[in-house]
Amino acid sequence: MDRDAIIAASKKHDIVSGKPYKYGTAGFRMSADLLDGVAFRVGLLSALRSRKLSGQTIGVMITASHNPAVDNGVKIVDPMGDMLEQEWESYATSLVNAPTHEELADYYQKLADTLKIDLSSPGKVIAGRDTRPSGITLVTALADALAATKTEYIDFKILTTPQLHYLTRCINTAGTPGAYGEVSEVGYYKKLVEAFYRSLRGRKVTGTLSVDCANGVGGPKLSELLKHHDSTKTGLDVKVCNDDVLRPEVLNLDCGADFVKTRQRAPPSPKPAPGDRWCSLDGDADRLIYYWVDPDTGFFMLDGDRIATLAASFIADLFRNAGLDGQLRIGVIQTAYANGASTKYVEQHLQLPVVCTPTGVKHLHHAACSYDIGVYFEANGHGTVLFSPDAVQTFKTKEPQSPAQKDALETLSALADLINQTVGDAISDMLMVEVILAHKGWSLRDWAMTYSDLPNRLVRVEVGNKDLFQTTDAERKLSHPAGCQDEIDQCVKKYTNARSFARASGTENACRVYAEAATRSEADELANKVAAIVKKYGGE
Ligand code: 16G
Ligand code: MG
Repeated sequence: MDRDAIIAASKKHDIVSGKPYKYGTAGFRMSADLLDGVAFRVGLLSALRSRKLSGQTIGVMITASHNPAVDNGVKIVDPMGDMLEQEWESYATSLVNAPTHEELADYYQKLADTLKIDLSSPGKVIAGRDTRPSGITLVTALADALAATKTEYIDFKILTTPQLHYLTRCINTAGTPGAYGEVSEVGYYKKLVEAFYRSLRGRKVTGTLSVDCANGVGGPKLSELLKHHDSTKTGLDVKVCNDDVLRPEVLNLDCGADFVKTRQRAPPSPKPAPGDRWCSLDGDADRLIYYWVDPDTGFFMLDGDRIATLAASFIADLFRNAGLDGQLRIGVIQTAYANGASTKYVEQHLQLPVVCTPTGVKHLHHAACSYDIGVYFEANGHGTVLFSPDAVQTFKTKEPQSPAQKDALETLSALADLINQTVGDAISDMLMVEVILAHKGWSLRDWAMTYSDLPNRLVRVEVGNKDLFQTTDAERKLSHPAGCQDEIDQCVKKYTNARSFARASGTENACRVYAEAATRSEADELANKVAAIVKKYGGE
């Protein structure tokens, strides 16, 4: 290894000392001012990771998703487009926290030695970034690390997070039987649009869809996709809104999926006309929330739980129609934040199994892989549907016994191409929702009628030390601090159909409390009481 080259390059990209850096659920994410050295060091780690995996390409995405414009983040993508393997998260944390340039170079060498990585073998890394201006300098830091370690590097410039995941998988599967697609942004648009046509099977989407793009990267990318789409074929008429990426300060400001989900209301601008169909993406286009504003009853939101139930019910029907019932296994993966009514609907009405995992896409994705079809969504709109290679093969090779079976098999096959298999993708998920609604002939209101959500409340609680709060049972219970869960249980018992849990946030210095109950006032009251318990146990 060229130790001197690494040290010299590192000196141009200092870390801000005294900050505890941790590779969390969303990689490293914080104020962009603190990230130059972090991006450099992530470059070193991705170079190691690529060489460890026989030179397969690693992806690096620079984004802070729904955070304010002044923040940024750096995240590593593994060769198949999934999240960085968990064990490597702690290597990333240690590498980024090395106190001096020399210790950094030493730790890099030590990792190579213990992991038996041949530093003279070829390595390759690709990068993408969202529209934040700070992304440009962070990419330079990353590129400097890759140059210092003689790692091949391609900068794909501005991308949505799911596009970077797509490209990573495409590069690593190119020329193999599992080739995922053309290695280009245009290849992504062509693949999605072609699969959208095939999935609709001649049906037409009705009603304009206005898409709030959070003034983030999803805006220009959605407009780009639409250039490849012929609306006369599909009926899909998209109005791209909140797509101002020239004024960085408006990113995620009073708009986007996170705003809609947490405020439980439509963005104030542009004002949705009563009855219009709307959806919102987040700042890096990996979250999706649908809604409309009813002239009588007001705002109604269809979140990740609703998208999961819609997809699961449609796919389960296609399974029956294709004669695949009992042959392949479908499962739905949720987190503790899923509304209890959605879980009940999947288990009792759709008769499908539900698995609960801790918060964070990687946990859901992992659990979904154990099904032939794994439908996973967080309530906040992150999610996708995974099809196993076996399932995809079956759709293609099963001999249909009737025209209806043939139709169902071809629809399933098209859906497997339409739905991003690497990570939740708001644009791909949106096309999936449009396909399903067109097949079912449903409006958003029909979709909303499938079940009624339990009223719920999410509260953020500032505590002295959030690390005191440790969970078990997929975050549904606290194991520590001792006594806290008992008090929560005693409190929940007093309400009808109620559930509540508390956990330390993985992205902020606070705890979160979720409560649901039979009525709005009970849910609010329960959330406040549990928040008070958490505060009491939370340290000075
Ligand atoms: C991150 C996660 C998201 C999760 C959220 C929870 C990914 C790509 N993102 O944004 O899935 O819902 O963290 O935040 O995994 P919290 O721990 O602060 O509640
Ligand atoms: Mg996001």
